Amino acid sequence: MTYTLYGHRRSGSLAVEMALAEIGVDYRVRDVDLEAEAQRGDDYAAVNPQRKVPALLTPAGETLTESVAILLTLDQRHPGAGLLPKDETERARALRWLLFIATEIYPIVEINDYPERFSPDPEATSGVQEIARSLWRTRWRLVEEAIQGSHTLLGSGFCVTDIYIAVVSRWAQQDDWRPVHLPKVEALTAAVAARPACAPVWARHQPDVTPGRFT
Ligand SMILES: N[C@@H](CCC(=O)N[C@@H](CS)C(=O)NCC(=O)O)C(=O)O
Repeated sequence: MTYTLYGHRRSGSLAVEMALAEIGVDYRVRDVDLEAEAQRGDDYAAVNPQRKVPALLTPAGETLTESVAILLTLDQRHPGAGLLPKDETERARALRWLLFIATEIYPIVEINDYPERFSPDPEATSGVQEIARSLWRTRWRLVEEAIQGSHTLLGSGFCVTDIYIAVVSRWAQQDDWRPVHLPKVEALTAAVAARPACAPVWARHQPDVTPGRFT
């Protein structure tokens, strides 16, 4: 029963990898080197025609894509892992913010990292990035306000949305801004990074952060 995760360091695949670690299943990782644009090649397009990571091959041979669809599928198939709360109200809150980040924040990283895709004018890229980073900050402030626990989104404790917050909040070159304006996000991220299952995965992805895409 082995999953195969297609991903790259510090990318959205880190969220899926930490969820797999929380579940405690066997998995192997296939690196798709985003810095080398490996996601654009035909080999990877055969896995995910959208040419993005993450993608997850299940032990049954299905291919899953879309980070949140993958996380929700894992929760459904491994209900004992505690990825989402059983309590209906808490679960609804966890889903609300998971989907907010997936739909309102995650797409901004493409605009920040690949501004040339969003303007035909090569001289417009810094302006495009500036708008992306401004939207990024406005939307992260909403997540900050929504955090109820001392180091978890929910008052009732850990859920997979915490993992998603920890991973996505590291992007878009906000390392100076974030600690000042998002102290709850920072505390939550430190708690995720210290979880026994997540810690070794986090350490593999985050130790040698260098400037550039996905930073
Ligand atoms: N909606 C997708 C977004 C995936 C995504 O944008 N992945 C980034 C890495 S974090 C990627 O593969 N980017 C490469 C590219 O845009 O060429 C998901 O949630 O899985």
